[in-house]
Amino acid sequence: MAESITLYGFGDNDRSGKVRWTARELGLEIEEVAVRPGDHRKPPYTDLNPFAHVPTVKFRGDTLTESTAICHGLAEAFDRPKLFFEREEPERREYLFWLAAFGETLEARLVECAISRAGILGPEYFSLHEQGLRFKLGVLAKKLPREGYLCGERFSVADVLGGYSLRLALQCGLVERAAVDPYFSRLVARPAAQQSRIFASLAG
Ligand SMILES: N[C@@H](CCC(=O)N[C@@H](CS)C(=O)NCC(=O)O)C(=O)O
Repeated sequence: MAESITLYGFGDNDRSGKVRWTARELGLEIEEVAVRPGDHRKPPYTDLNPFAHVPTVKFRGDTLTESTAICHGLAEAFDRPKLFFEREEPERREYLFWLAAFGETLEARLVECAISRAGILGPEYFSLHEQGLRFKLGVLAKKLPREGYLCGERFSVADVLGGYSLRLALQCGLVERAAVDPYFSRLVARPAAQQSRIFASLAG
């Protein structure tokens, strides 16, 4: 029987999507707990996630927070399929580069742009990040592989992060689809990505 995780999130569009997609790639069962916005700022939720953020995961008796760490941590718990790269593997440096580039340099700014576009934050948040993001996305788009995935033939957590950031960038009009394809379309076509609905907001 497949192992399971308990995943606390707001819905399809927040960073819990990265975890949902990773868990589906690993063949894990997901017990979803819908957190009502507002409830994430008070106990009992803040007992699980003191930063008052989603996602949070319960797995094998541990409580995990920080979406990128959760995805990599889940990947490390399994070898088949292997969604990360070990110290000894030549792709490891590239793997760490992409985790940092998407997870640190781009993701938080892209999320602010997306929620600014949705009217939850003021337009000044979008303006603050727009120029820098367009420039960095242009640089990264040129590094996207014509074939395979970010670190070669093996799909990894780096691609989950890439997919999430690129979706936000496309949604906000900060990069053209042609600049990120065919790589991005390969991500969208993955059954686990479709099951996790991570790209559903781009449909149509
Ligand atoms: N670095 C954290 C960021 C988490 C985060 O900011 N999550 C957003 C949703 S995607 C959230 O909880 N927002 C509600 C708030 O900040 O009040 C992670 O990757 O888990």
